[in-house]
Amino acid sequence: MQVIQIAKSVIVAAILVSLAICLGPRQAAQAADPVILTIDGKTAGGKAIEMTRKDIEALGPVKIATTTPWDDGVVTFEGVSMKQLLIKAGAQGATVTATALDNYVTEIPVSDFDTYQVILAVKRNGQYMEVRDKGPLFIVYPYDSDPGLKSEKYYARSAWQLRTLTIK
Ligand SMILES: Nc1nc2c(c(=O)[nH]1)N[C@H]1C(S)=C(S)[C@@H](COP(=O)(O)O)O[C@H]1N2
Ligand SMILES: [Mo]
Repeated sequence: MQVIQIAKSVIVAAILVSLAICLGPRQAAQAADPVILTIDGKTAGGKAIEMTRKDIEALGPVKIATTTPWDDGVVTFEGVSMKQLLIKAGAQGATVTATALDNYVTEIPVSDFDTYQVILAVKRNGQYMEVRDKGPLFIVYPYDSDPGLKSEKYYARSAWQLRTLTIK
């Protein structure tokens, strides 16, 4: 009888230790590098893709220097190409709906990403952007590269504090 009790205790202990090993580092990793972007809608296989900043940055850095309506003088933005990001997501649609942390919603034609070097910026002037300074993700157009980009139409597509891209 006692042997069975001891065996049961050992099994319970083993399960608890396994759970601690499985969940501990995962939760720690989650806190250190949380999901900051969800790409859903018409993605590859229709699956929602959840990305951390590391996942996003793995697409390779793209840098632009431009003036914006929100900054003084020329600023640099560093991030990844919106075109590459949508290729990575297997995007099938012609329009992307961008939704921000403040629930701002804007529709962007996917063709913009072929026409202009639009980036999903993570850094401004070499610094990661905090939520309070329009981060952590900001859709930025190279406004100085084309006079047409310096307009309300493209400013309105420039979602800061981006949280979700929905492919339609
Ligand atoms: N997250 C977020 N992004 C946003 C907005 C917003 O309210 N929230 N406003 C948009 C609009 S309508 C425009 S024209 C530009 C410029 O906004 P501003 O004039 O308020 O600076 O940012 C765009 N990006
Ligand atoms: Mo606007």
